Amino acid sequence: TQTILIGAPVDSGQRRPGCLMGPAAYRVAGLARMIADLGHGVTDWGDVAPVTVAPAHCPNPAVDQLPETLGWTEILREKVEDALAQDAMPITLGGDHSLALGTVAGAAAHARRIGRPLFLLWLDAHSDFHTPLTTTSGNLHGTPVAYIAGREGFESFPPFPAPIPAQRICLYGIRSVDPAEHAALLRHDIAINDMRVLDERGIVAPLREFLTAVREAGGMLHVSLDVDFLDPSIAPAVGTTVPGGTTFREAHLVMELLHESGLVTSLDLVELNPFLDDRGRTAKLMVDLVASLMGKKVFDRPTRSFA
Ligand code: DIR
Ligand code: MN
Ligand code: MN
Ligand code: MN
Repeated sequence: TQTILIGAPVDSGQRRPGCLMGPAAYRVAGLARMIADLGHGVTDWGDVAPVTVAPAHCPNPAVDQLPETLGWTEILREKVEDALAQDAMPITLGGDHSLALGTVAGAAAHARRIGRPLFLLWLDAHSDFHTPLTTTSGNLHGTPVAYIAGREGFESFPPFPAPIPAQRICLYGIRSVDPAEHAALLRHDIAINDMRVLDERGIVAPLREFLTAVREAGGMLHVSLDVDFLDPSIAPAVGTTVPGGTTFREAHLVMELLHESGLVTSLDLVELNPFLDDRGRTAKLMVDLVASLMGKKVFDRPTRSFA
């Protein structure tokens, strides 16, 4: 696999400064070397900068840093689309989760151009299903899934290229949903694998079902990995910790299954706040998880059919 690293020091989607240090932390933790050691190509495009956009208005006065977020959305959409057009797998180093407004738009634009369906796997404690009109925190990192699914309320944003139908979106690890998100999710047919579901069914079965659907449709698969998908005891470096997250072993298993599927075409690493980290352990864990996603194993076993 050819990979392209896109540094996205985005801090405008929430209000605890530090996510802008994320790309540097991933580089210090050895992300590029690890990918190369696994036998893949890796090109680092460096950090990108947001474009300047005209002042934007939003009827919800709570919304914070809208123009900055629009500027990031525009440039990241372009970068991810460019990387995919080169037949590479873009790995976006965040940066807070608002960056997915742009990265998934780029993947969707590419998928539309080549005529393949795009699927989305959202590994997160949160559903991120607010619109700019429903958010009460005003933090736009809580909105990308709604944008991607084509919800109304994003009039200040460029129209999302080919919104992803709900049946192609899978939320995984969810354990914090605001009332407005909850109400909206009930009206959409999105697979919500909250921690209750994963506790009852295990971490593997719902993922296999989703991957089978991706494979049968000949789809592309964008994976968006929020640090708070992980339990705070193993991943403290995130502004919005929620207890009861996935364990070290569950998270690695998810990554290994994704590797074996061979379906992942683009990846976001988001919400790492190195200022809150404990001697780099969260950054290192995220790099190790990417290693599992890129094929690192203790022993090579014949690839199990995941279907
Ligand atoms: C919360 C937090 N639902 C909000 N969202 C987060 O501000 O809208 N997503 N942290 O990762
Ligand atoms: Mn901020
Ligand atoms: Mn998130
Ligand atoms: Mn989250």
